[in-house]
Amino acid sequence: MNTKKSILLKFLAISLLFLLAACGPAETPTEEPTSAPETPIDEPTLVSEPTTEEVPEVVEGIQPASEIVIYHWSEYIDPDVYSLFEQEYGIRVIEDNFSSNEEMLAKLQGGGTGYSLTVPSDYTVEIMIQEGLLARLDHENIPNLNNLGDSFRQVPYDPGNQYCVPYQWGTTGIGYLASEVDEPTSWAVFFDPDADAPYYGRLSMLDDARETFAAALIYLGYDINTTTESQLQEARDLLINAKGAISGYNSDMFGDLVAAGENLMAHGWNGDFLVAQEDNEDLEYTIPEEGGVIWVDNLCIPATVTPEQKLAAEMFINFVLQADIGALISEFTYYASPNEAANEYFDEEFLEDPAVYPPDELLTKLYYIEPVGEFESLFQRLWDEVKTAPVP
Ligand code: N2P
Repeated sequence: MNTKKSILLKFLAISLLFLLAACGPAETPTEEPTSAPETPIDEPTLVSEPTTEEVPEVVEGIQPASEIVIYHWSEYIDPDVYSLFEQEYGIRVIEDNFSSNEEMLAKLQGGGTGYSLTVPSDYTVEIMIQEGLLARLDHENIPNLNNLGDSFRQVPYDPGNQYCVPYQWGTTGIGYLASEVDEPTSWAVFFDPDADAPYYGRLSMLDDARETFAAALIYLGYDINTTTESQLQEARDLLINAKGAISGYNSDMFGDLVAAGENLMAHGWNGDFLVAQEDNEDLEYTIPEEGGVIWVDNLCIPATVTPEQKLAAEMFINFVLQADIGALISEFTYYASPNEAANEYFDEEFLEDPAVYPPDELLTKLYYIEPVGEFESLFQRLWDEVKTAPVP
């Protein structure tokens, strides 16, 4: 499988044709073509009219900032997107990384400034809106919003995309080396492990309070958003007990560690495993019978931006929403795209992969993490207890 390369090549070919067209005897040399030129490529050309020209480069006298910083999850965007954006608009994008919603939130709550974009998951968007940490989007600068699938225009945590634009979505399950271990059909591999099994001691879990508690609560048959203290304590005890079976907590390298055979199984996000599959085709992804987590990550603008940074950030969001750029991103991350226009660019293999698009019967067993208000600190305290507890 090398769809990533092929989409990049297609993209570059199309870009080149645009460039050649722009060099030709155009009547207005600064204008972009209004429709995709004929291409010799047997692939869909741009499905939507290129809308970049519709983005005003000067809004009420405001010039976009020449540099913006995005606070992002690691390995979650094709770096070519930054260079293509810079080529197009002359705006440089610098990336700083976080490993969990809570880490990002704590930094922004603590007055962390300097970021023009960040990428919270659904429940964290809700918290950030409530706490006044996000700027309202000016939809006039984001005409490509129309490329979003209908369901992503009306997400419950931000109806009408007033603050954020869905970026990628996926699930949390288990990646494993099929040549070394049986398919894990239950979260019991973590919470009631067989000490003689080859996976014992070669498992990792996400370094993430809400995700690890969700796995334990699903295993116990409880609501992943429970605020019943006794249930949360039970989940904490289960997580402490699991420390005997796991080699550590990891949210950035978990897929690579399984692909390299260092771990045989890991709790983690589907796309990261599917990317690591390119290094080891024995790596498989599954969601245990008890169910798993489903999430949508979003591009949002922190409330602390200057008007110039905000305009540049909205131009970047609009760029990400281009059909071809949306495709480039998902071919890199292997996560599903809320950018419906991008679907034209994906091959069947991607669109039909049940590890990317969970089948209907699985959807009923996938749960969204939700904000729990004042109980957020209880989750955090119990998670600290898990992490500091000695290995049993
Ligand atoms: C990036 C994965 C981020 C997804 N490697 C978490 N919601």
